[in-house]
This record gives sequence, structure tokens and C-alpha cells, in this order.
Amino acid sequence: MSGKSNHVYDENDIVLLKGLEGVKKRPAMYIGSTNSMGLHHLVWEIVDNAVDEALSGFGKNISVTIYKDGSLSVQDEGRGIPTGINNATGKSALELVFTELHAGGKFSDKAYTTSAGLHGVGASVTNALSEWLECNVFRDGEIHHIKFANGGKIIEPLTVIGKTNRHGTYVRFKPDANVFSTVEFKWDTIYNRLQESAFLLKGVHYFLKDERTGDSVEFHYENGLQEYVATLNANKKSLSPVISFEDLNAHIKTEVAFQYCLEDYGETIYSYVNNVRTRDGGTHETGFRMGITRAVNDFATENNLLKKGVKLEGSDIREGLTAIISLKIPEDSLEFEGQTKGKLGTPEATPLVNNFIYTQFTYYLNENKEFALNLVKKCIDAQNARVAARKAKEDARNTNKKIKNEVILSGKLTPPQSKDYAKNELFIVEGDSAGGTARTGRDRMYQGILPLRGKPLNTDNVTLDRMLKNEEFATLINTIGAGYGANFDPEDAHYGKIIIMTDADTDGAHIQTLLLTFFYHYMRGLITSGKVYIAVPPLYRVYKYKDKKEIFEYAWDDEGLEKAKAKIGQGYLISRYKGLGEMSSEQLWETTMNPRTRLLIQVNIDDPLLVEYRVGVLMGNDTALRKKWVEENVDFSTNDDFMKEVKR
Ligand code: TTJ
Repeated sequence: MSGKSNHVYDENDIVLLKGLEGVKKRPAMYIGSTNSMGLHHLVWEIVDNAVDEALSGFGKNISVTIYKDGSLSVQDEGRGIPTGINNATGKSALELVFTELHAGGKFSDKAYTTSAGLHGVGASVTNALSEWLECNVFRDGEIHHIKFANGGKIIEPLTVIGKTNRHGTYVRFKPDANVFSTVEFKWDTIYNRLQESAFLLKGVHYFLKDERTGDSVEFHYENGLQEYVATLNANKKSLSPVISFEDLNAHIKTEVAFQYCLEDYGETIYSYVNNVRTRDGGTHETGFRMGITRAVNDFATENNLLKKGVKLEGSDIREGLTAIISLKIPEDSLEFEGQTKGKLGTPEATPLVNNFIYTQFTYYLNENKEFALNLVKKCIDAQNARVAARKAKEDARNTNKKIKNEVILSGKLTPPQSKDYAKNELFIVEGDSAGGTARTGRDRMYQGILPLRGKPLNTDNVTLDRMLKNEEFATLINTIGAGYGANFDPEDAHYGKIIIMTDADTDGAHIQTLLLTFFYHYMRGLITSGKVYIAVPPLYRVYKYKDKKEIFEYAWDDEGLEKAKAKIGQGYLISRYKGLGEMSSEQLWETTMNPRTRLLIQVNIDDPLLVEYRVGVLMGNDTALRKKWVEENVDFSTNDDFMKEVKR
């Protein structure tokens, strides 16, 4: 390795970058990004501390307040951050919590921690990226106060400012506008996160207040996970009530709640460890799946409901299942895996959850025979559909073998030449005419085009049968080639990116919504594995003729428009694109399809409650509500938390 561009970090750099300076220099390394998501990360770092304290059994109320001056506070009623001087450093523990990376844990005697190995980087990161941060600790009869400014410099040293008979911690901070692309806290984002936390920590009261609008809300769930599942399924038809089991006396505490729904063909399983989402599942989810499968199979066999020698597959048993799994694991048994540490590795969680669910659910099935029989019938239906689908696929393959050269499954699809599936991209294009333009402009090697005629079917409230009869979606399932529903496997997808390309208007946004609804219901793994994108065409072209030659710039939003005008200079002309159809194939390629110049938004569904809300209510039958949402939220120029902006 040579040259400065390939600089390798050595211990000197590490020393230099340690502490808050490092955070300020590379904020994204600590909080993921400096957009709206990163901004809210600052909030979670503080809230998690209060939640940890409640999780350890100290404090039943947690309050979050958004202020008019752009700051936010979190208050708990825990023991209070220790204020005594730490011998080794000569500084107070309180100061260290806000100035040293990861200092939090050193002063705690917590049995469970939300941050171990996961995203938690500590309250000091919030301090580093704030214009100011102040903390009041109510402890030992006194109110202790400290204040920092400009990313962690003490401006008001730790002092006692009064007496109190309360205990707890109050932190208020104002994010640094020079760091973030937006410093506006979002009510919905904080609302959902606190509600999720309240479901997981039953008995704790969460208060959220927004002084900008006067809105306020309280979350408090005595039945925790049961109410979580009920909320996720609020708009669905159910086959059973929410079933829940818990074992809170073992070394590892287990809680699960689940419910079966009709007319729902996917599975929705969210798992948590110590109140933190395990996005990529892990040993506890494996145990849960095994336990459910075993219980239903054994029940069906014992009651002679299956043909001899036939067993139900796991996916047959999980169609329409919504489940929340929450484990509390002490720090000494905690293992995480994967690049983002979002997967539980603790080996004993598998047999533990497996046996627990098996025993409890077997008992439940025998006590609730009518439900059990309905459930087995539903599973057998799923099994039959799976077998029929496999047969149809094999038949199609055999037919294709016979008629060589005729492997194109749809007349409308223009496939790419490459068979390198990971590199291939499928553009789903609004309208035949834009489809034609895209076909001419595309990279023939890696880009395939599937034009859509009119609006796709709304799959929110239709039966599987009806969806499969829909020509558009049947084509899409064939084209993607990875199955659908509980059988869908994103690894089999014939495309590494599925890109929805519509006009930048409300109709286009509606089409996006309908396609996302379909993917959400039948190919959820496509979204969760990050393969679904929305192409963002430019809104303007600014141009003029100079020395008989045309010079031009594209703009994606009003800010970009101003820049483009300045760049082109006096005498510019502007054309505003009303749709993809107004672009030539070259223009469409260079602005929207060329991986080197285009703007894509990656569709991301990280927030379970927000997703159910958006899919269930907004993509459902209430067109007025949907239109309002689309107009308010589908802004082609901002990064919504729902969609992550990426280039390439
Ligand atoms: C640590 O171990 C001794 C008793 O107190 C423990 C502690 O630090 N508790 C604690 C920290 N409760 N609340 C916090 C806290 C709350 C907020 C809102 C923000 C921060 C950084 C910490």
C-alpha cells in the first residue's frame, strides 16, 4: 500500500480520534448518518439510559419533551447518575458519562443492558453533536447541575443548585445544526419509538409532549406484548385472540405474544433482546419457529388430521402469523452476531424458547380445540397451495425446456442479458410509453424493464387467489423468480435491485404505494433485504444556448434549481418535467437510470408500528387519508425515515 489516499489508521490516529473530537469529525461512524435518522439517534442514546434504569426496576415514569427552541429533554425517576468524584480521573461520574465514549456502563451495576454490543454508543455522542446539553440529577436530597456547549465543553461545572426529595435524571439538549441536514424532531418517529418501548416494558408510563404544537400522549401497557400484537393487527381479520406466554423466573426471561390472521400470507416476527430489536433474528427466533412447528405438527398428527407420513412445513404453519418475542438476557450470557450486531448468538436461547413454546402452545391447542382445528385446516390449505405452486413451477420449467429459445415468461418484460442476478436491476416503469423510452435508454447488460399498464391492483384486502389471477403481479412474481408469501426467498431473486420508476406526481406516488403494498404482503424479504428502491427523476432542466451549443443542468428540488440557475447563468430557460414521458431516452438514462448519476431511494421498513400504520391504514381503503399522506409525505426532495436516500 502506498500514498496518502490509502492511509491506514495506526495507534497515533486512534489517540487523536478518541473522545468527542472523533465523534465530531466522523458523526456517521457513531450514529449511522447525519440525516433525520441520525438526528433521532441522539434522542435514543439518551432515552435508552432512562429505559435501562426502568428495566433494572428503578422509576416508573419516563417523560420526553420537544421544545420550541429546537431542544429536547428526557426525564426519568431512577436513582440518578452518580455525582461523586471518580478517583482515577478526578472527575465526576456524571461528567464522564457525557464526555467519554461508552462511559455509561463503567458506573452501573445493571443486570440487563440495552446497549451491550448493539447500537448504543452512549450519551457522550449526543453531547458531542449538540450545540448545548444540560443535565440535572436529583439524588441524595440535592439537585446537581452541569452544562456543556459547543460539542461537549463544560460551560457550567457541576454544582448543587438546590434541595429535593425526589430522585432521577433530567437531560436536555439542542442538536448542532452544523452537523445535521435537518434538526427538526419528528413527532411520529419519537411517538413510535416510545410506544414500542412501552409495549416491551409493561407497567412503565411514557409521556411525550410537543411544545411546538401542544400535542401530548401517554403510553402505558399493563399487558405489554399482547397489546403490541393487537396494535400491529388492528386492521386485520384474526383467526385467534392474541396468545401470550411468559416465563419471568428463569435466568433468561422469555415473553412471547402471537396471533394468526386470515387473508395474510406472510409472517411478521419481531424479536427483541433486553428491549432492543434483533433485526436479523437469531437463536431465539429459531427456537420460536421450531417450537411452533413442533406443537402444531404433533397436535395435527395426534388428532389424525394429516395424511399418513406427511408433515406440515414451518412456512405452512407461519402463514398469517404475527409474533413478538422478547428475551431478557443477563450480560454474561449475551452474544450478538453479524456486522450490525443485530442477530442474537446466545446458543442456549434456541432450546430454551423451543421447549417453552412447544410445552405452552401444545397445552393451549388442547385447551382450545376449535381454534386448533381451524388452525390446522388453515395450515393444510397453505401446504396445498405450496405444493400446487411448486408443481406449476416445475411444469413451466419442463415446458421451457421443450420449447428452447422461449424462456421469456412475459411478453412485456425486457430482460437484461446478464445472468449475474446480484448485479441485475429490474425497473418497474409507469406506463407503456415511458417503458419504451426506458428500454431504449437502458444498460442492456444489467437492466431489465417491466412496464406497468395503469394502476396495479391494491393487494391490501384481496384473497391470494385474486392476487395470483392479476396479470401484472403474476408477471412480477415470475420475473423476480423467488416465489411469494411464506415461501418467498430473497436469495433466489433474479435481480439485486428492484427499482420503481414513476412520474413525480401523486399518481406516481400512488403507484409506488400499491407496489410497495404488494411487496410488503407477498415479498417482504425483498424489502427487508434492502432490494427495493424508488427512482427519483429530476423535476427541472435548466438550459441555454451558448455559442450555438446547448449547456444544461438538472435539478431534483428547489434548492438544486437555484444552484442550476446560478451555474448556467444569465439567460437561462427552465423546463419542468411533468412526467417520465417528457424525457428522451438519453435524458432518462443520464438522470434516472445511470448508476453513476441517478438518485435512488432505498425503501426501508425498520419501524414495525409505522409500517403497519402505513400499510394498513394508508394503503387500505381510506383514499382521502391516503391522498393526504402522499401529499404531505412523499416529497421527492427530502429524506423521510421510511426511505433512505442513496446514490448509485
Ligand atoms: C448507575 O448506577 C448507580 C445508580 O445509577 C445508575 C444510573 O446511572 N442511572 C441512571 C442513568 N438513571 N438514569 C440515567 C440517565 C438518564 C437520562 C435521561 C440520561 C442519561 C445519560 C442517564
